[in-house]
Amino acid sequence: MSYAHIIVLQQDLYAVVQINRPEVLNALNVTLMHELVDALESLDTSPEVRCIIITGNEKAFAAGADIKEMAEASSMEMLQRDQFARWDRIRKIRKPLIAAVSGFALGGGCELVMTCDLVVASETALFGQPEINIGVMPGAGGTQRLTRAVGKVKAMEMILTGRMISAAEALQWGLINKVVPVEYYLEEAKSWASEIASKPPIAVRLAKESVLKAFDTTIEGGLEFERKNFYLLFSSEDQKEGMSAFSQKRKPEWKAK
Ligand code: DAK
Repeated sequence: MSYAHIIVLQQDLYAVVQINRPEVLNALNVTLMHELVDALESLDTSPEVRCIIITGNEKAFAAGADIKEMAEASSMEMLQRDQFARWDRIRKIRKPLIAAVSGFALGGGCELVMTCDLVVASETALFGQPEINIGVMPGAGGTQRLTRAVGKVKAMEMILTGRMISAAEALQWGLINKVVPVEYYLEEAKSWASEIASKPPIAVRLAKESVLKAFDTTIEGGLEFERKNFYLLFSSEDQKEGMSAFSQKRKPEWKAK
């Protein structure tokens, strides 16, 4: 796969998708978002890939949507172009997405992080929803996902002041999973990806789907959904293999079936 603004590398059973517009701190323009969604959807169907890392560089994960690209647009143009529609497709990716974040993760960059399932950050990572400073507000899930992740008052703090928070604060607030020194953030994310890639893929897929269900249903609906997915796994070969390997005290060999 060859793209203008992202680099895709596949290794072992996971892939790394690197956002690559360093001259503008990885600002997310339309072409980049097309490429990102295209790459994610194609990796999502590849049997050689079981987990996907999205990363940037040491200085920036992504400093938001490309401000210059949308600065002159009117509401009607924004509506008609619907250039952001593709963002919704990222949350439909079925394989686990890990954000490996260093430097700025702002606006759409922070929202992209929150679309991922797990987040590993460097000590130098900075998270923020600074849209208020340029006369707008979050538009790719910031008001919803951030509020669910950190609660109302912290979300209000970030969204209404536009202030950035450090990796340490993001960890304490429950926005991210782990903080490591800058030289290790990608390695750490890769080790998480390897670990998840070593699990039975169908169970991983249904588990992700079930956790995400918690965001858009009632507890009762979610429990029902979870239970059906749990029962469904009993028709997978991997469930039989996992449980017999446990009884036989051996390592399971997953078939992804
Ligand atoms: N867009 C375009 N260019 C950007 C950029 C951005 N978001 N962020 C940085 N750059 C460019 C700068 O213009 C500069 O380019 P040159 O001037 O050298 O040509 C270069 O990157 C380096 O930036 P700075 O010189 O500003 O670097 P500093 O270290 O001084 O400052 C900074 C770093 C990150 C604090 C600063 O660049 C900054 O404040 N950037 C803007 C951050 C921001 O406001 N982000 C939010 C953008 S709005 C939606 C989906 C998504 C969105 C909305 C809706 N839907 C699905 C509906 C998202 C909206 C946003 O993200």
